[in-house]
Amino acid sequence: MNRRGFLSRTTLAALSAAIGAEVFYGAEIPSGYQLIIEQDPDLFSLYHKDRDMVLLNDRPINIEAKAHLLDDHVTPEQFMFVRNNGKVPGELDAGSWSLLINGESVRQARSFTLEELKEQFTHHTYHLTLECGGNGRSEFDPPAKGNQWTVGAVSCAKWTGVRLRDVLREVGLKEDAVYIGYHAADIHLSGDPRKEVISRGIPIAKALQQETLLAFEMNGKPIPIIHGFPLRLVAGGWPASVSGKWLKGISVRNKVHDGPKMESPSYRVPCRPVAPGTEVSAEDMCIIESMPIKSLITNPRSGAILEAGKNLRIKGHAWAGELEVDKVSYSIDFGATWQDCTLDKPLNRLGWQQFKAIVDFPGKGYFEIWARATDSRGISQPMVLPGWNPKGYLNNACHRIAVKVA
Ligand SMILES: Nc1nc2c(c(=O)[nH]1)N[C@H]1C(S)=C(S)[C@@H](COP(=O)(O)O)O[C@H]1N2
Ligand SMILES: [Mo]
Repeated sequence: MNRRGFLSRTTLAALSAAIGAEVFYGAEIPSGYQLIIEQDPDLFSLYHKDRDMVLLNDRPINIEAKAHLLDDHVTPEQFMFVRNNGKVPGELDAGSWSLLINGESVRQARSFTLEELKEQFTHHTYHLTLECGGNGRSEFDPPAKGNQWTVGAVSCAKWTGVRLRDVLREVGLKEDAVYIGYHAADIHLSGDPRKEVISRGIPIAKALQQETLLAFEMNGKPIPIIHGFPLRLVAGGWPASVSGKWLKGISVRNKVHDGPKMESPSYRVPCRPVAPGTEVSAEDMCIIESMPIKSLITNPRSGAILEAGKNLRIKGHAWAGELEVDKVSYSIDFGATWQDCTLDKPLNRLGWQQFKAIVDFPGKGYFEIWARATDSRGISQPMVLPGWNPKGYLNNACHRIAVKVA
């Protein structure tokens, strides 16, 4: 029996890529042997996450950031939250990767290799805010099942790729195209290869926006494994669940896409407000589209002890889904009075905006800093929890931090 060379070259390459180092004697791994790192993976080092990030679940992997870790204008890999619904695909070979464009509303189904996409279409780069629809879920009462995200399931990285619209136009759409759905290579938790983990989509108008990308780079490098290497759909400003990782296919649909996690109650909220705890029937649930106005104080960190007599600079980000943020204010007197922050323009549409202010604390003691953003339609974040919904989505309540001036 040939005990040696059990791992195929591609498996070995994928393994090495995941570990971030070549398995030096890879060719010597005996048949059936599991590496220590596979049996007891240190998920944080495996996926290059900062030790201060918070693991919410390891099956599937879900990791969130703390507010102060999100201080960078462009979110680096180590502080980017992870939301997986299934298992990371085992075989991730950029060289043989292809994308199939099909569906009833495409003129002629066609497949592109990753290389063809890169060669045949113009590259574009955008800063795109990706927030999980369930960010803030932990605060809802009665509680909603699912990952108990606090505030850290949001990122704004720099994504590079080709426009989905350029590719769709090249392939040709039929008149009746209304939606696209994505298909991905991740593996269902049951291990059943026939089961698709997640296959969500967006209306054709969102698919054809210039910022909607088939991305192959994040922050100037190939997309990290856990964030969708080697190809990802990125549609900023909408619940991040529409930005399919490990992208293998796009179906152009003549109806609202009906893949797994499109059906109620997934990523849907009651079309009209309901009392907390109400059971809502499927026909009264509406698909979440643009994310609501929100902000995050990223500096100082909550719990910081500040020196009295010194003005303090506060800093953070605000974002408003498809819209721009018009204004960010802060309060240090529990909302009695509000002061304006300086607010930057976004680097591009759908990228989050930075705000800053110099806070003058009138004395020593315990203070809270609250931030509240307003979008271009004049809609502000609620001070308290917004509308309860069965799955705990869209909590855009004001971010509050506590500091001591000593
Ligand atoms: N293929 C695939 N794409 C996916 C998911 C997934 O489980 N599988 N999760 C979605 C959800 S719910 C979110 S919030 C984002 C998270 O992206 P990130 O892990 O890169 O931060 O990816 C989306 N795309
Ligand atoms: Mo999500």
